Amino acid sequence: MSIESRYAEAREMYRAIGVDTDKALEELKKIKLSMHCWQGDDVQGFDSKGPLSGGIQTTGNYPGKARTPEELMADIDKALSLIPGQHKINLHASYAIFDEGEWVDRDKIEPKHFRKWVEFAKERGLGLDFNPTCFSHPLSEEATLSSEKEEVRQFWVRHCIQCLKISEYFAEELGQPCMMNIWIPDGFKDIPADRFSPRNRLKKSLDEILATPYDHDKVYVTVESKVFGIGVESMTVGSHEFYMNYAAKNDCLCLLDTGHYHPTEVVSDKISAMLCFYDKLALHVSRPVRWDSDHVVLFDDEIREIAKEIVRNGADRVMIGMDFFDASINRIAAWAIGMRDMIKSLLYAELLPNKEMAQLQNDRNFSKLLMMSEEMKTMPFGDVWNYYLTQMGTPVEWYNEVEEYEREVLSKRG
Ligand code: RNT
Ligand code: ZN
Repeated sequence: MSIESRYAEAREMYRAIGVDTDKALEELKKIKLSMHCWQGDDVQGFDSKGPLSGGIQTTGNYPGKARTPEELMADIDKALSLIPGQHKINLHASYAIFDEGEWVDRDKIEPKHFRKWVEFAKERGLGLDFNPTCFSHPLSEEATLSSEKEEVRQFWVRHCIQCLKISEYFAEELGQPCMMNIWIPDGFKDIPADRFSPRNRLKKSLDEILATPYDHDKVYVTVESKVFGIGVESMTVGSHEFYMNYAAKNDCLCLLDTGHYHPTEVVSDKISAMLCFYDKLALHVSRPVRWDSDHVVLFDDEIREIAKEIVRNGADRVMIGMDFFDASINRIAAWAIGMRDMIKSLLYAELLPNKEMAQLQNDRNFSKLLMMSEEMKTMPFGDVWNYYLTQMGTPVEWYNEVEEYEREVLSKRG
């Protein structure tokens, strides 16, 4: 049976329970994800050859990682060809592209160092998001925005201010808002003697950064918390409470990374709570596995739960960014799997009889609600997904393309 006729049958089955699949696909098409550039080169960037630091780690040595802007852009193109929809690319400051022989330190980067990325995005109709890179740098080894060394703290404040300018440039050039997310690795391996001063210094640094004039309609500044990192197991300066309070009082937004909470805490439950108090919320979708927060996103229970919350509470209010980096598998496959699974989860959520389910909750008919959410799991969801892919010109069978790209391109990278 063809994909079209399978879809026609699936549409009837969904219609019988009050779900309009055509409308679901229209809604899905509108949702943009921000695809992180850093899966392509294991968070290396182009501004230094040094190791990845800051309590995050890539493990694995899968051949063929991107080594230059050209290679990374080609890989992003390949990945995007396997992902349905029109999306954004999320860059880090460390992905500045310098001219031959040129180099400036992070506190001196300017829009011109990202001109090639803007051209890349423009040609493809993509948006861009941005991140200061407060790690993998000699001055980030101890602490950054919370540093007790005033020159170091100021260096990172200057870096973030330059990043604001670059973000504004992205928004202006591409005619769509740019999200600028601040994450810092600062914290302590063992029990600190003073938790207040570092947090107070971080607050001061953020105040100084945000005092820079920028267009608040064009740049959305977000702050990303984390419960611990490798080497900062006992305390992180930028904790969830710290940033949530900071954002509430200072006209910026929170970014919740799904891998940054205690293992029994779930971001799916936090989304509605945040949206009661903020216009928008940003996410880094990732998959935590024991101590690590950055595995490739899968079509699992928590991702579907997150997708339901996004769809039910207003997809236009949630900025969905991806954040995983696996160096042990083909990086294009990692991107394609994670992005496709996020989109698939959003489709799954769009295809639920959400109004009816909410009504059952209001009626306190929890047995029927439970039955319904279970029955939905075996609806012909895959037929709708495959139809969406063909409608969007994205391959249903995609892995052969990754294998071919690996053979023709990646394996020749030495
Ligand atoms: C680290 C944070 C942060 C980084 C990226 C590279 O724990 O999640 O978002 O992963 O900025
Ligand atoms: Zn993150």
